[in-house]
Amino acid sequence: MTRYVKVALMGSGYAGKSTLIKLLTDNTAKLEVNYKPTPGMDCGTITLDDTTKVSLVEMGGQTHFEFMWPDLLRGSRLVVVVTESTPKAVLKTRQLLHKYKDQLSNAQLVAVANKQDIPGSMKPESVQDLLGIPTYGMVAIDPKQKLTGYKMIVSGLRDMVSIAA
Ligand SMILES: Nc1nc2c(ncn2[C@@H]2O[C@H](COP(=O)(O)OP(=O)(O)O)[C@@H](O)[C@H]2O)c(=O)[nH]1
Ligand SMILES: [Mg+2]
Repeated sequence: MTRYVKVALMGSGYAGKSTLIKLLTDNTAKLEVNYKPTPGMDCGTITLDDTTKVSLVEMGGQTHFEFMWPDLLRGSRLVVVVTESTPKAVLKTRQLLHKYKDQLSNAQLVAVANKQDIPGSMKPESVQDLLGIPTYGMVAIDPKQKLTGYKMIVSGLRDMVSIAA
């Protein structure tokens, strides 16, 4: 029987959540598209092993969709917090983490310091210092980063999936 593990992606609009889902679930080479805000939520599935699939659920980042967040967070085993790697965006992300800390208390948390290709980006270590959760540097528009993204999900779920290493 296949079990589905729910992983939620949260973060401000424009952080790169939809692109990250595409990176992990599509086989297309073209990941860079014109920005289209996600209405409410978006979803993709990845297969971890014979019996485990991961449902990636994007929480629409625009403020007027935030009312849906508590529902989308419910039952999420892992929450991936996606942020742009600028001081302003990271501080905003820190506020979001604080605001939803009660709903996040039962989930594993990892952060993605996205858009590392943009010159002057904050290093993942600095982002991690500010957010206080394990942080992975990422360029979600780069198909070569697919493995990095995959590893991040696997390490976040490590205690509940058995992957042939
Ligand atoms: N330069 C750069 N742009 C990115 C990266 N990831 C996403 N983007 C772009 O940022 C914009 C917002 O991305 P999107 O995934 O829609 O953000 P979301 O609102 O969090 O779902 C899009 O135009 C993407 O092509 C990245 O790693 N580097
Ligand atoms: Mg989106």
